Amino acid sequence: MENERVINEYNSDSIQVLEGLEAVRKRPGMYIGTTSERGLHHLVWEIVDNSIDEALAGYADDIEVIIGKDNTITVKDDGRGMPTEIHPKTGKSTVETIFTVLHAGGKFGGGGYKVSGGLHGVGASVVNALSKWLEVKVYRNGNVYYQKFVNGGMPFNQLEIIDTCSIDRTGTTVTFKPDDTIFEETTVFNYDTLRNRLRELAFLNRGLKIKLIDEREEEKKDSFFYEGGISEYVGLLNKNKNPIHETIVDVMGKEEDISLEVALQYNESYNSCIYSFVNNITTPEGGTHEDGVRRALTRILNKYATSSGVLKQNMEALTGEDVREGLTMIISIKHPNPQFEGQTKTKLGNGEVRSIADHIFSETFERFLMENPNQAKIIVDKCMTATRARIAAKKARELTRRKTALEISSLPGKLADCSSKDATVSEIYIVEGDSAGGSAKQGRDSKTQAILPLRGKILNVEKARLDRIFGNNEIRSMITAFGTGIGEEFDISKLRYHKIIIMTDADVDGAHIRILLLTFFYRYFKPLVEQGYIYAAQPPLYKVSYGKTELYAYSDEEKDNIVKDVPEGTKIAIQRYKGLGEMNPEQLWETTMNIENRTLLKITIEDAIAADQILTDLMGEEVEPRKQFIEQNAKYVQNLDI
Ligand code: 28F
Repeated sequence: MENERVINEYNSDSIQVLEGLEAVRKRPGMYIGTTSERGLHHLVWEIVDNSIDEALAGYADDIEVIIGKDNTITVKDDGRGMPTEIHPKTGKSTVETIFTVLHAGGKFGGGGYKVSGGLHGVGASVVNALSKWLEVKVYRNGNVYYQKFVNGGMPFNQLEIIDTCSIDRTGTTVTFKPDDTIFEETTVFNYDTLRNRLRELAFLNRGLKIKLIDEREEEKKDSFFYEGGISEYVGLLNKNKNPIHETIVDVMGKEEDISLEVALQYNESYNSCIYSFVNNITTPEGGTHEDGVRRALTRILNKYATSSGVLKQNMEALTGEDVREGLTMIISIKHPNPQFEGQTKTKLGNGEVRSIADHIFSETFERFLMENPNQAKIIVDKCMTATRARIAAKKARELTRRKTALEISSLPGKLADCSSKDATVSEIYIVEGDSAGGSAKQGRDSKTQAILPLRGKILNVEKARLDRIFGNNEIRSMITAFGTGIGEEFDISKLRYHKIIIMTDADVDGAHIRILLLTFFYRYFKPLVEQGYIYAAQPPLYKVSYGKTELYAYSDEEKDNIVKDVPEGTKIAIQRYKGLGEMNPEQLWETTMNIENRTLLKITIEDAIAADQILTDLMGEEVEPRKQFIEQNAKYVQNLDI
């Protein structure tokens, strides 16, 4: 209704139009989620989405994104070009309407125009509202049209023809400069962030060409074009995971305006990587599209295993978990009217999709198995092995189960638990080594802080199967202490601590242990990572003492700053902490554990696919990438973006 009012009054007073954009400037978070670095990049996605829509409509196949010298962004496409005629409802050109009226992009031109679009899907006017200036060029009818907006969306001129062009040259080019009074944290675009997502968009839209060019200091360029679409994406994800069969299964189909694509291939590993998308947006919580495909996968593999005689009548059927072991799969649907639900509104809710996805997928997948008996046998054998391992793991897992909350004896012996039973205020420190564990136990606030010291090497869960993982003492201790159970029994409401804090030395070994722990959490306690329960403690790197003053520094820079400010001639002692064990309990408390003055780093996963790739590279067979990563990140590995 708000928009209606704005549109109707557009002619009477142009200031009222700007009121619409003013709302965006007042509460940018409502429209782009946040004004952090992430929100800044959201602006690019809003504009790129419009080009993608034009591509999905079948009119564009070339998109270019340029990061300009002054951190401007230019997006070009070769679509039909935004309509330039006067818009009947606003009396202004459609171009101007699109950039100055909130939600204009989706509202006009009949329903169903917009297929892609981010969670906010609010379009060009929001980008305009949050920019210092924005320019649009439209190539259409043999003319080049131009309009500029300044200061958060004020038209600087009318849409005007500035040049002519060949009649078959069409498209839209938008350049904007984000407003640094809105994006206070940063207005610097991150090449890798743009690169990752643009590559993903190219994978998700078979045949679309997307170029990225960085014109800032160090010139960079990338070009993405995948004829094979998501099956090429699966190929890339599996590249370092040793696929066990040759063909990447590639499913495509369309029913009732809903198109579905699925690509899958099994690898040697024991975990499953399933990523699903709706209209190019990732759906980490899954939904009906994922349900339908999973259900069909389990059913068809059971059917094939039975009919080929591998699965006998007296044997346990393959479970969903069994058929997903070592599976890399991408599911992508395009739906004209998706309904999102779930905690973060990233779960597809449309009921009709379940059976459509099941139907399209099962038909092609079954045919693949029939036509490729050698590959089918490899896949079914792998599933059968998973079943046997699952039965063995069940026995091992029973040992890790905490019986009732009262049976304290079932908690691991090494755990110094906190006295509070309120999980929301309780924390558990996972500490490397017995000596640091000892200091932490003495220094802690025993009311809310529990300490679990870990001994020796942590198992690399990337290379071990469930029965070995559950047989490992350190891992068993953690599972029992957390209280949630694991696998199908996982229940987050039973979590005993709302902060799980990894505390390791600030050296290469510490970094390695931290990566191993994060790998374990990511693979087996993903909701804990996703919902922000995992933290890294930040112990100081240095103690600087002079006279009676003792100061702690958490980075080289901080140390240098402290030293700089010490009066000249004063004797300074700088102690470099190599391990937590060098600190006495009071120091450890003061610098790292005291809630009043500690810094904790929350571990987050912005991008699950990127995190998976990092872990695969770090934890796989190849030693070199791991060594390199740790050397480069030993000190800063806290900032590891997983
Ligand atoms: C760099 C960003 O924004 N590209 C766009 C089009 C093409 C049409 C359009 C856009 C139709 C009725 C809203 C052209 N001819 N790139 C872009 N390319 N918008 S945005 O139409 C706007 C909608 O109202 C277009 C015929 N139909 C549509």
